[in-house]
Amino acid sequence: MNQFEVVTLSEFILNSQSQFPQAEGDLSHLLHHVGTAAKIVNREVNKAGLVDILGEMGTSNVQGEDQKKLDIFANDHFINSLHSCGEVCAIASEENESFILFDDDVARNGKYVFLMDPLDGSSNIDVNVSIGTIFSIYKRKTKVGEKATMDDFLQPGTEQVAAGYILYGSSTMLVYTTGQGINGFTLDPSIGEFCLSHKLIKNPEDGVIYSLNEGNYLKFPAGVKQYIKYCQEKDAATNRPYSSRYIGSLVSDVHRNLLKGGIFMYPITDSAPKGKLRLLYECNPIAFIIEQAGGKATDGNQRIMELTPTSLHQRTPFYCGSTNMVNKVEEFIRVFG
Ligand code: P6P
Repeated sequence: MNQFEVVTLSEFILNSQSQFPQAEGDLSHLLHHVGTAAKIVNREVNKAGLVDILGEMGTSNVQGEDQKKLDIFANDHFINSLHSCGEVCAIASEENESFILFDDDVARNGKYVFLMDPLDGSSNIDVNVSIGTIFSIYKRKTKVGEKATMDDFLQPGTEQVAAGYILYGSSTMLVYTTGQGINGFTLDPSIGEFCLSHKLIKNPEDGVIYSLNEGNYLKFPAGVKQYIKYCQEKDAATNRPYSSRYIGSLVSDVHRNLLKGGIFMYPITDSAPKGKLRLLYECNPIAFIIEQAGGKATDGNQRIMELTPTSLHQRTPFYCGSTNMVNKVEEFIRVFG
């Protein structure tokens, strides 16, 4: 690719598909629709401060979290856009208690199920801090033409056929994988296209950034407390003390550490005894991305993508990023609990 060549998301998806002679274009068609929906959500996120789309809906989601107007806009838009593409037979969303079944003649034949956190970090929306959409795609287990069931969603992360996120930040990026590495596309508003900007991203195996909500320090397991102290100790040979960086928006924290190296942690706490982040539509897609870039994602003990889900909104402790840093915190957890 020469320095002047612009590869759009659509071209990239089609070029990637051509590497799989047996591919019929269904996943390509689905990913194209994700890109289109992302551009429309981006338009609303970018003008949120100017129109009456900020603030609370006055409702709460299944998690008991206040729903922001943009949460609902993003959720509704992704659902409608993916329903119309005909490749998805059902969707699970952080904003909805159960999955949304598409039971019309076209969508019932969709080969895939789609899981998403439509607008993660929404508590940051009203203060103009970057937020993100996270998505995960599986081949359905039920037969094409039949109604989707919960079994289609309760698959381990290793079964994902694609996963990614959209980061609505200083620029808007879409980062995704179909298992052949991860690539990042930056939205060029002047042409309305996501353009390849970060080819085959590699996560450094070491880093000097640790990310977690240290306000929960007193509630962390002993091993995590010991690891935080390890990060803060002076040791020139291992580039410590590390820097603490935490935005409180998962996609933003993960994306920074993916590119620069670093570790993101959301351990168990008293108020979140199973962790806060959701396995199916936050941790599994992020884990797929991180592993495809050469990093590691666990629950402090087990590989995230090998956890067998038992419910749509189940939570898990989450440690992800540079492999050597995740290994180190796991070592402290093994020793100190
Ligand atoms: P805390 C946002 O609400 C979110 O789900 C993630 O985006 C983020 O990483 C985490 O919660 C922040 O949680 O408890 O540190 O505010």
